[in-house]
Amino acid sequence: LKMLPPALMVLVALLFGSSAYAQTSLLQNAPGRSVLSLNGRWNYIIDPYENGFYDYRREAFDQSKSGKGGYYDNQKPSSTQESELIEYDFDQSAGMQIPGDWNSQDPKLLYYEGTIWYKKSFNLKPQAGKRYFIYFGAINYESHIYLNGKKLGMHKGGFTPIQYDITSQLSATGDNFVVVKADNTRRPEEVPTINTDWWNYGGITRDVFVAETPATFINDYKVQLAKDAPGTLAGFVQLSGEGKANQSVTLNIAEAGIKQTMKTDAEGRATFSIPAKKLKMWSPQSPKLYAVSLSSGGDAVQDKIGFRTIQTKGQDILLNGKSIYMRGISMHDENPLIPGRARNEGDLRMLLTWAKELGCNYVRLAHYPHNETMLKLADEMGLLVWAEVPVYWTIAWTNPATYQNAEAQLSDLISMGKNRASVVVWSVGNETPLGDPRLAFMTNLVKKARSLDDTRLIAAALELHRTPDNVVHVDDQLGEFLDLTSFNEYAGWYWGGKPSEITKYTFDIKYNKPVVVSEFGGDALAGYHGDAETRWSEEYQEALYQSQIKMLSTIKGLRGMTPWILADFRATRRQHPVYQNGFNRKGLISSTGTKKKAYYVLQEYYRQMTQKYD
Ligand code: GCB
Repeated sequence: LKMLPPALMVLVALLFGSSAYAQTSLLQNAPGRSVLSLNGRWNYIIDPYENGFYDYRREAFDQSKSGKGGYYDNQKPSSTQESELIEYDFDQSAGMQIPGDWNSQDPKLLYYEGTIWYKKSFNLKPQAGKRYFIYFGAINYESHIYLNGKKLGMHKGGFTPIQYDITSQLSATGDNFVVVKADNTRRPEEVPTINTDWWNYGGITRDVFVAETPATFINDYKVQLAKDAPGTLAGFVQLSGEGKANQSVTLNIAEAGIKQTMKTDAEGRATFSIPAKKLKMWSPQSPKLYAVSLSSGGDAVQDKIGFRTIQTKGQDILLNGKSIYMRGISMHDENPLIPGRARNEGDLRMLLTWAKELGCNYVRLAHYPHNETMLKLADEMGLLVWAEVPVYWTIAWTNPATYQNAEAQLSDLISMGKNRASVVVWSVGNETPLGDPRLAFMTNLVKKARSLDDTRLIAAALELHRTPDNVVHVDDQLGEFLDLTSFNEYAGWYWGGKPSEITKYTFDIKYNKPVVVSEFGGDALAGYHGDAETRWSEEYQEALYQSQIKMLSTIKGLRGMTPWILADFRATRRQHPVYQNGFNRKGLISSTGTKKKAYYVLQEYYRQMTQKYD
């Protein structure tokens, strides 16, 4: 297999890939359905030897044989056989809050990488004529999920939703239990790979619920403006279930006076293109959302959707036809005050409020898909979004399963975000090292993204290189396939000398496209003071931001930036015992929530850009 050219490898992947990535299409707007929340306390068992999965000969407990032992059975000693040997007990094990990473909830789990088993019992009596889907917003990284002792499936990828139809598996009495094996072991061929610059938070990190639908239901929909066409609503509604063919579906946007009924085809799909001349456009200054309702037979879904166009023209980015400057900031899906993964709407709102205070109209949700709630909040608060998949650094470019995994994560991200006006950029990866296999892998992802959604811009953080004449060259071949030219540029931190020295650099950019710098920055420990040449001090970071802004302003096509990063975040690689202590300190806001000096430099620059463009 190693001998095949990369493009062929990808083909092989598509034909023979493992089923871990193929899930039935995700329920659109799943949290907006009728749901039974399974959030709250789950019992857990730490299992570094995977004792609940393999016997002492390292053979998996097999559900097809009668052999007991797998923790998913949630066994109890029977009252008639008190001599029975069972060496685990979920109900007497400790509890943990879900959603929530395990690292921040138990000191002995801070660095843990391996398997943890979770169990939750719940009461749900299935009703005739209904369907039920169990839905996990995200589990990092590999999960095996069981309901009432039966396996539902295995999933890889720590940041995208997982969903199974459990209609026929629910117990008639209403007593059910779900068991999850979550394993965050890093592996070279996974996405991301073993090396990243963020914390490998494990466990069930986002909401869990059971969604109920009628037997025939609205599975998916897209209601957006057609590509570059402000006067036309375009999209589709997809029904699932036995009665899906030849059904009436109604789209209603009462406030805009739009009501259209259509018929589904044999596949249960109705596509539409509707004139919509009078819609008020969504923008960061005026994030107008319309109540949109879709109904068909016994099913109805409500959403709040904004409408806008996004396109590029030469070096301009046009939002609703008007040139904009993207005043951005990068962020992780982490609440630095815990510190741990953001758990709920409150955590997410805090992060976006910080970005708004900074003067942003744009956020880069690095380096993996963030919570669906985050995208909805960005819609509501008026922030443009760059959304990304964890194709980061040294991915196993020639491994077909790795490609398939990356593509599945990209598809699920696009499925989850496609109705959000805020999302204007899909990013297919970050700082991936040059080479032919990488170019083939990345361009395939670009093609995939375009095939799934032709209405948004496609980007990636490109590589750059320098020549002795102090020129920074951006000519990474991947740039040809993208809509924006973006790169991470660490002058004044990793190269280029002190902050005062970097303004000597100029840029030679091969592409006539808008330049949106995806990163620059440097670490500062909040409260540590020195002068502009004292590394780790707030003054150094402040000077670095001043020089960076000066230097980047010489780029003719500069149309935005997302400096690295809104807040300090946990990163295992960051080991300086005084200044870092397990944190990447490039935040403009510290891990206790205080604003560093550089915050105000960027805020002032964004004030000027607002005056210039808005
Ligand atoms: C980068 C990476 C980001 C790191 C950052 C750093 O280029 O994209 O994930 O955290 O640099 O601090 O070095």
